[in-house]
Amino acid sequence: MNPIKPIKKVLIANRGEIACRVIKTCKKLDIDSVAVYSNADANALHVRMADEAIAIGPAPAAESYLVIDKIIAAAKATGADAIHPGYGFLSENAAFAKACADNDVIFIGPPVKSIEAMGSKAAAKAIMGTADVPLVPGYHGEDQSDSVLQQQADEIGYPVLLKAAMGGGGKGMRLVESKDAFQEALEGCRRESLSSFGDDRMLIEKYVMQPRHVEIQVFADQHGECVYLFERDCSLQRRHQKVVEEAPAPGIGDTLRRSMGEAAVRAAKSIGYEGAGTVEFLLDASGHFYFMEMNTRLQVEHPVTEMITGEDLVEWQIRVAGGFKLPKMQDELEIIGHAFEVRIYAETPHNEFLPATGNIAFLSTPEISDHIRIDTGIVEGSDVTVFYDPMIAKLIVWDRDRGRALHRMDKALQSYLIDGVQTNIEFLSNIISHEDFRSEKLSTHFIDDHQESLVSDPAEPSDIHHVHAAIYQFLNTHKNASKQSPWDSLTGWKLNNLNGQRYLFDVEDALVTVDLEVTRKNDQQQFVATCGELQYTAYASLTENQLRLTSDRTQLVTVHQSGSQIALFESGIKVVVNCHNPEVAGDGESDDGQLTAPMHGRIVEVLVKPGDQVEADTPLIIVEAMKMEHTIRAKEAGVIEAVYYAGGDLVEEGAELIHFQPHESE
Ligand code: MV4
Repeated sequence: MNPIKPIKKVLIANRGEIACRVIKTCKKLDIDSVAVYSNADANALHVRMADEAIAIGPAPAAESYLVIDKIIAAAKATGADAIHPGYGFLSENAAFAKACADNDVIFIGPPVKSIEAMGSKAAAKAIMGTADVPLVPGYHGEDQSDSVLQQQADEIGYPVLLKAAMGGGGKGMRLVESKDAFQEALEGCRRESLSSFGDDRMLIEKYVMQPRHVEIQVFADQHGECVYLFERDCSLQRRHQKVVEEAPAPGIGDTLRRSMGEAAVRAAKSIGYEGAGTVEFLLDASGHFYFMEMNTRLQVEHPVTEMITGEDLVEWQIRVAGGFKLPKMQDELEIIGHAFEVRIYAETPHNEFLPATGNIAFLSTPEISDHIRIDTGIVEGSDVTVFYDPMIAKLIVWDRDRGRALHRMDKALQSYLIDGVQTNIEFLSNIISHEDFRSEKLSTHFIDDHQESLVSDPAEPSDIHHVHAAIYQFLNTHKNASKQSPWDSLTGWKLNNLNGQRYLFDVEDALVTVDLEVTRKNDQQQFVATCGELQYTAYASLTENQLRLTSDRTQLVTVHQSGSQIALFESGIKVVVNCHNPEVAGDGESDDGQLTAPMHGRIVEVLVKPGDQVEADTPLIIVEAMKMEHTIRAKEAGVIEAVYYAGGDLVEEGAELIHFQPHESE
């Protein structure tokens, strides 16, 4: 038994949301935190949150976050007395846990021997069987001859599942439906396992139909105590990636909860466990549960357990790793309410869930409260790269009961707005509002079985979306002008300069036209929009990204424009419209860098004055021609030397509008 050694400085050998999550608890406990980061993460949130940060190499994890020597060296260099591995990366790597011990650094996780004991499925099953943890009927013996395996499968009875003894996470599994199919499946599964895990030993299990994935959170200290912090239902997975998790598991009564919890504690004790662990079970329709595997780390979905128990599991980990006793005993733990977690990913559900990358150009999230928690390592402006897992955030909700928590989640997802990369947010909303999910009909097949109704193509813009986008463009263009109340001035702005505006949008190969009539009534701008058959009248105003529209009801639309694309977030869905960019004579800028009128027209607004320093892309002047507005922007950074026209002036095509001096480029 180790003596008590309070941890004063923790290095987090991870990135993204879990690194941020661990740093939060360090701050709470007044423990110094050290971040490590790859070249791709130099500006990442976890680096900014930590007290210190150390660069550990190139973007690919194999050259940074997975290099044991670099992590150990960083801990030594900063004087960290413990390392938190997070999940993934080195978190279940026995060699890493050993390297920590060899270097006198506390590994915030289980002992090396516990990690090793769970490394092989076959060995794990053997240990669990001895500890009286229920196993799926099957074979996990040494004899791997074809004839013995065939005979074992026949005895178990089909369908059986072949599993790689060294496999995990769903890789190297084959379903065998009949005796005839066994030998061929065996060969295939061995080949696959050899190439994936360098080992082709097999185990065989009775195939459990329509199971649920229910896992127990356990915690053990160095003094021989072990408790369970109840269960999570993680049945909703896609390709062995969890999508939605909840706690407690619906439909599990106190008796089953206790017997699963006690089995999980026996499992942990049988391998001399310390720290946070998860024992995964398959739960069949008749309420029998079977050991699947044990994860020797803090899990992605740990927040749902925190929400229903009120405990901070990272705090528990740090205390236990420092030699302290468990903060609570079994009889002090209880479940309060119900929690859900969804994983928001940068991916394209409508295109086979391919991972998406890019810049999070716009991010607006639901407000954090006792009911809503967001664990993320991403802020507006962050990049999602190909180097790491494309998870953007975990959204976690809590309420008194499952129905209320579902309602919270539904609302929260509707106010989680992202532009710049594709996400699975609508897919998650479809799951949350699915009738079978609401009525607790959960199984690991749920997502595959309901694929059709859960995955929808991106919403197509309709006339009303084009109208909203047109109103947005008008208000956005005139937002500076209206502050100066152009309605009252004698020169430049006149009502009839403004009251007819036309906006064009591309829809596939066709053009959609929106005509706006703008009038001012009772100090508000009223819009009469015509788009095809649609006639729409509304008062409208724009505050930052929020368009407020009042017709027969008031509607808030969040808008984000990037180039010619305008994303509209309304009624819980995201719709993207494409502004039509007309080909004009020239592009508003002649060769010598001067800014000229693209066509005969009228100056709507001048946005700069002589002496202004502008960045590339700054809007300088708006010209209206043939009812279309054209914004002329600075091509590069520079200074405005002269402005030759004012709002309301008529200009000829090619007339010089602004004298612009680009900055010397470096
Ligand atoms: C099973 C099973 C049915 N019967 N074992 C998948 C991952 C690996 N940890 C174990 N897995 C399964 N083992 C028997 N005997 C079904 C699965 C399974 C699964 C389990 C949990 C969550 C999602 C799953 C998706 C497909 C298959």
